[in-house]
Amino acid sequence: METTIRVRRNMMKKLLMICAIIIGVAGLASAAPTTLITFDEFPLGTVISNQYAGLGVIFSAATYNLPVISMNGAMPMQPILRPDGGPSTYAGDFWMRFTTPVLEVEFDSGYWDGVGTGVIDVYDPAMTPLVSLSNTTTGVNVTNISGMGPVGYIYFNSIGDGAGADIDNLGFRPIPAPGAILLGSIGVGFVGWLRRRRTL
Ligand SMILES: [Ca+2]
Repeated sequence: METTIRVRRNMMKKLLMICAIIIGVAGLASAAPTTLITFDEFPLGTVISNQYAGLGVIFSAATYNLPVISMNGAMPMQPILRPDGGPSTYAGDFWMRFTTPVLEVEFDSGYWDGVGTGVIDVYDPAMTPLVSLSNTTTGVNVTNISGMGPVGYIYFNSIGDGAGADIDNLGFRPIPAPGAILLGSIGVGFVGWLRRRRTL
Protein backbone atom coordinates (compact mmCIF):
# COMPACT_ATOMS: atom_id res chain seq x y z
CA MET A 1 0.00 0.00 0.00
CA GLU A 2 2.71 2.46 1.05
CA THR A 3 4.75 1.49 -2.01
CA THR A 4 1.81 2.24 -4.31
CA ILE A 5 1.45 5.71 -2.77
CA ARG A 6 5.18 6.36 -3.17
CA VAL A 7 5.09 5.28 -6.81
CA ARG A 8 2.08 7.52 -7.45
CA ARG A 9 3.83 10.45 -5.76
CA ASN A 10 6.91 9.90 -7.92
CA MET A 11 4.77 9.74 -11.04
CA MET A 12 3.08 13.02 -10.08
CA LYS A 13 6.48 14.63 -9.50
CA LYS A 14 7.69 13.51 -12.91
CA LEU A 15 4.51 14.73 -14.60
CA LEU A 16 4.88 18.12 -12.92
CA MET A 17 8.50 18.30 -14.03
CA ILE A 18 7.59 17.46 -17.64
CA CYS A 19 4.88 20.14 -17.56
CA ALA A 20 7.33 22.70 -16.18
CA ILE A 21 9.90 21.90 -18.87
CA ILE A 22 7.32 22.05 -21.68
CA ILE A 23 5.93 25.37 -20.40
CA GLY A 24 9.47 26.77 -20.15
CA VAL A 25 10.35 25.62 -23.66
CA ALA A 26 7.08 26.97 -25.10
CA GLY A 27 7.82 30.30 -23.45
CA LEU A 28 11.23 30.42 -25.08
CA ALA A 29 9.80 29.64 -28.49
CA SER A 30 6.80 31.98 -28.54
CA ALA A 31 7.09 34.92 -26.14
CA ALA A 32 9.60 37.03 -28.01
CA PRO A 33 9.82 40.44 -26.38
CA THR A 34 7.66 43.12 -27.89
CA THR A 35 9.72 45.88 -29.42
CA LEU A 36 8.70 49.47 -28.65
CA ILE A 37 9.98 52.53 -30.51
CA THR A 38 9.14 55.90 -28.95
CA PHE A 39 11.08 58.14 -31.37
CA ASP A 40 13.02 59.58 -28.47
CA GLU A 41 15.96 57.40 -29.62
CA PHE A 42 17.43 59.99 -32.02
CA PRO A 43 17.73 63.81 -31.94
CA LEU A 44 14.97 66.07 -33.22
CA GLY A 45 15.24 66.62 -36.95
CA THR A 46 16.75 63.19 -37.65
CA VAL A 47 15.59 61.93 -41.04
CA ILE A 48 14.67 58.29 -40.43
CA SER A 49 15.34 55.47 -42.87
CA ASN A 50 17.24 52.44 -41.58
CA GLN A 51 18.25 53.63 -38.08
CA TYR A 52 15.76 51.19 -36.53
CA ALA A 53 16.75 48.25 -38.76
CA GLY A 54 18.41 46.56 -35.80
CA LEU A 55 15.08 46.69 -33.96
CA GLY A 56 13.28 45.24 -36.98
CA VAL A 57 11.74 48.11 -38.97
CA ILE A 58 12.92 50.21 -41.93
CA PHE A 59 11.19 53.43 -43.03
CA SER A 60 11.09 54.60 -46.61
CA ALA A 61 9.62 57.49 -48.57
CA ALA A 62 6.39 57.19 -50.52
CA THR A 63 5.06 60.28 -52.34
CA TYR A 64 7.23 62.81 -50.50
CA ASN A 65 10.36 62.67 -48.30
CA LEU A 66 11.55 60.27 -45.63
CA PRO A 67 9.87 60.80 -42.23
CA VAL A 68 11.52 62.99 -39.57
CA ILE A 69 11.68 62.91 -35.78
CA SER A 70 9.88 66.02 -34.67
CA MET A 71 7.84 67.70 -31.94
CA ASN A 72 4.06 67.91 -32.06
CA GLY A 73 2.54 69.61 -29.02
CA ALA A 74 -0.84 68.01 -29.80
CA MET A 75 0.61 64.53 -29.19
CA PRO A 76 0.91 63.27 -25.59
CA MET A 77 4.36 61.71 -25.85
CA GLN A 78 6.33 63.87 -28.28
CA PRO A 79 8.80 63.62 -29.96
CA ILE A 80 6.97 61.78 -32.71
CA LEU A 81 7.74 60.61 -36.26
CA ARG A 82 6.11 62.84 -38.85
CA PRO A 83 5.87 62.61 -42.62
CA ASP A 84 7.90 65.25 -44.44
CA GLY A 85 7.59 67.23 -47.66
CA GLY A 86 3.82 66.96 -47.96
CA PRO A 87 1.22 69.71 -48.30
CA SER A 88 1.73 70.81 -44.66
CA THR A 89 4.06 70.07 -41.72
CA TYR A 90 2.35 66.90 -40.49
CA ALA A 91 0.66 65.85 -43.72
CA GLY A 92 2.36 63.27 -45.89
CA ASP A 93 3.03 59.57 -46.24
CA PHE A 94 5.72 56.93 -45.72
CA TRP A 95 6.32 53.20 -45.59
CA MET A 96 7.31 50.88 -42.75
CA ARG A 97 8.86 47.53 -43.63
CA PHE A 98 9.40 44.89 -40.95
CA THR A 99 12.68 43.07 -41.54
CA THR A 100 11.26 40.07 -39.68
CA PRO A 101 7.50 39.78 -40.33
CA VAL A 102 5.43 40.70 -37.28
CA LEU A 103 2.36 39.04 -35.78
CA GLU A 104 1.17 42.18 -34.02
CA VAL A 105 1.69 45.91 -34.57
CA GLU A 106 0.35 48.80 -32.53
CA PHE A 107 0.97 52.51 -32.85
CA ASP A 108 -0.50 55.88 -31.95
CA SER A 109 -1.25 58.40 -34.64
CA GLY A 110 -2.58 61.93 -34.63
CA TYR A 111 -3.50 64.57 -34.11
CA TRP A 112 -6.44 63.80 -36.39
CA ASP A 113 -8.89 66.62 -37.13
CA GLY A 114 -11.36 64.32 -38.83
CA VAL A 115 -12.44 60.67 -38.54
CA GLY A 116 -11.51 58.38 -41.42
CA THR A 117 -9.10 60.85 -42.99
CA GLY A 118 -6.00 58.63 -42.61
CA VAL A 119 -4.89 55.74 -44.77
CA ILE A 120 -3.19 52.82 -43.01
CA ASP A 121 -2.65 50.01 -45.52
CA VAL A 122 -1.36 46.70 -44.19
CA TYR A 123 0.46 44.13 -46.36
CA ASP A 124 1.86 40.67 -45.80
CA PRO A 125 5.60 40.02 -46.37
CA ALA A 126 4.93 39.37 -50.10
CA MET A 127 3.17 42.78 -50.45
CA THR A 128 -0.28 41.20 -50.72
CA PRO A 129 -2.80 43.66 -49.21
CA LEU A 130 -4.24 42.40 -45.90
CA VAL A 131 -6.41 45.29 -44.78
CA SER A 132 -6.87 49.00 -45.34
CA LEU A 133 -7.50 50.89 -42.10
CA SER A 134 -8.13 54.47 -41.12
CA ASN A 135 -8.30 56.53 -37.95
CA THR A 136 -11.53 55.80 -36.11
CA THR A 137 -11.28 58.82 -33.80
CA THR A 138 -10.22 62.43 -33.92
CA GLY A 139 -7.24 63.39 -31.77
CA VAL A 140 -4.95 60.50 -30.88
CA ASN A 141 -5.89 57.20 -32.51
CA VAL A 142 -4.49 53.82 -31.45
CA THR A 143 -4.18 51.31 -34.28
CA ASN A 144 -3.76 47.63 -33.39
CA ILE A 145 -3.11 45.13 -36.14
CA SER A 146 -3.16 41.46 -35.12
CA GLY A 147 -4.72 38.13 -35.94
CA MET A 148 -4.19 38.45 -39.69
CA GLY A 149 -1.00 36.45 -40.02
CA PRO A 150 2.47 37.81 -40.69
CA VAL A 151 2.64 41.51 -41.52
CA GLY A 152 5.50 42.77 -43.67
CA TYR A 153 4.64 46.34 -44.67
CA ILE A 154 2.49 49.26 -43.53
CA TYR A 155 1.78 52.36 -45.58
CA PHE A 156 0.83 55.44 -43.56
CA ASN A 157 -0.81 58.47 -45.19
CA SER A 158 -2.17 61.57 -43.43
CA ILE A 159 -2.53 63.83 -46.45
CA GLY A 160 -6.34 63.82 -46.28
CA ASP A 161 -6.50 65.19 -42.73
CA GLY A 162 -6.87 68.90 -42.02
CA ALA A 163 -3.40 69.44 -40.60
CA GLY A 164 -2.02 65.95 -41.20
CA ALA A 165 -0.93 63.46 -38.55
CA ASP A 166 2.17 61.61 -37.38
CA ILE A 167 2.89 58.40 -35.50
CA ASP A 168 4.33 57.52 -32.09
CA ASN A 169 4.90 54.52 -29.79
CA LEU A 170 5.36 51.92 -32.50
CA GLY A 171 5.23 48.48 -30.86
CA PHE A 172 5.49 45.13 -32.60
CA ARG A 173 5.95 41.43 -31.96
CA PRO A 174 8.15 39.68 -34.53
CA ILE A 175 7.59 36.07 -35.56
CA PRO A 176 9.87 33.99 -33.31
CA ALA A 177 13.29 33.70 -34.91
CA PRO A 178 14.31 30.26 -36.30
CA GLY A 179 16.79 30.10 -33.41
CA ALA A 180 14.02 30.25 -30.82
CA ILE A 181 11.96 27.63 -32.68
CA LEU A 182 15.05 25.41 -32.91
CA LEU A 183 15.68 25.82 -29.17
CA GLY A 184 12.05 24.88 -28.52
CA SER A 185 12.30 21.74 -30.67
CA ILE A 186 15.53 20.74 -28.94
CA GLY A 187 13.76 21.13 -25.58
CA VAL A 188 10.79 19.00 -26.65
CA GLY A 189 13.18 16.40 -28.11
CA PHE A 190 15.18 16.36 -24.87
CA VAL A 191 12.04 15.69 -22.81
CA GLY A 192 11.16 12.83 -25.18
CA TRP A 193 14.66 11.40 -24.89
CA LEU A 194 14.56 11.60 -21.07
CA ARG A 195 11.18 9.85 -21.09
CA ARG A 196 12.48 7.06 -23.35
CA ARG A 197 15.41 6.62 -21.00
CA ARG A 198 12.89 6.60 -18.13
CA THR A 199 14.86 9.35 -16.42
CA LEU A 200 11.65 11.37 -16.25
CA1 LIG B 1 7.42 59.67 -28.44
